[in-house]
Amino acid sequence: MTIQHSGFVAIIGRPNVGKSTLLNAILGEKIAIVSPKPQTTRNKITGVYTKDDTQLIFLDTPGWHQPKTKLGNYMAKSVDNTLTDVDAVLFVIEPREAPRPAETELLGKLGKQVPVLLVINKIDILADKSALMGVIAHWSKLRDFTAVVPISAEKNDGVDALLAELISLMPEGPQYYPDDMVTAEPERLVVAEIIREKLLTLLSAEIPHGIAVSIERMHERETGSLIDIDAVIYCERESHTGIIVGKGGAMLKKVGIKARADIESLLGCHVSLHLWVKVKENWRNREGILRTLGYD
Ligand code: GDP
Ligand code: MG
Ligand code: K
Repeated sequence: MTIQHSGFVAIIGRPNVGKSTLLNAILGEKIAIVSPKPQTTRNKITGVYTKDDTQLIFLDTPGWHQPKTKLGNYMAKSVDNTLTDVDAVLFVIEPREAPRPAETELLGKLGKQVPVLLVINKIDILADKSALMGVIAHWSKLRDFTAVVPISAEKNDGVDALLAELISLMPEGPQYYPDDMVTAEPERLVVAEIIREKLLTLLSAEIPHGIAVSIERMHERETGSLIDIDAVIYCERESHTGIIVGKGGAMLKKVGIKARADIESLLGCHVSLHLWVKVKENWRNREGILRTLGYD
């Protein structure tokens, strides 16, 4: 079916209200990092939802907070950047929270013309559902919301109704991304670049150009304190693998230690990094592989 409607949707809200969980529920697979501690979402993750004649492109912004690092700075900026030029905003709150100054301020910053949906998440924690009326009355004083949608992202309750509401709001527009694309995970590309950079600096001159790094897995453990990363280093010749691995694995170990330090400071948590080396002859000339590796 040809895409006739499309638009960009920003998901905003305080840390821990369930923005990533909601995005995952919409897309039906785990792409954003969800955890009980605030600020786990370090990058603006673009989720793409394509159904029938509509394509929605989601921007999962980090919560606003005082930036402590370069990355934090970027995140704070991305909240503002995301709010201009979107077709709809999902303003996610928890039912037990009255508006905080930061939220009031942010709502004030949103243009009058952009549709803002008040998404009341975590309604499963409400023992008494009639409490919702009070929450809605309270928040509605701050803005004329296009719709108010109570949901439980975790229990996948009300998410379909929210999607239907969103789809009805999308303007006419083209297909921006292929049908099968769920996300462009910028975080993975940055991690791959860090590993490649260490290889470039530690290895002798002629090999590095024949090297590509692919992140096969990035998974946050349930405890939220550690991220496992599996990465494959592709080289062009069998003879190169020995050089990359080094005597007794010494070179690969060095690359791993240096890369891990950078990745940990980028992500702000502990990382368990696993590196493999594989040969892929002529990978540079093969379009399909390049695409898989994120180089197109
Ligand atoms: P974010 O910081 O806004 O992206 O929030 P997350 O999606 O990372 O979720 C923060 C915490 O809230 C996690 O522990 C989630 O499991 C939890 N959570 C998210 N949605 C719901 C929900 O609908 N109900 C309940 N009870 N917990 C939720
Ligand atoms: Mg998040
Ligand atoms: K979180």
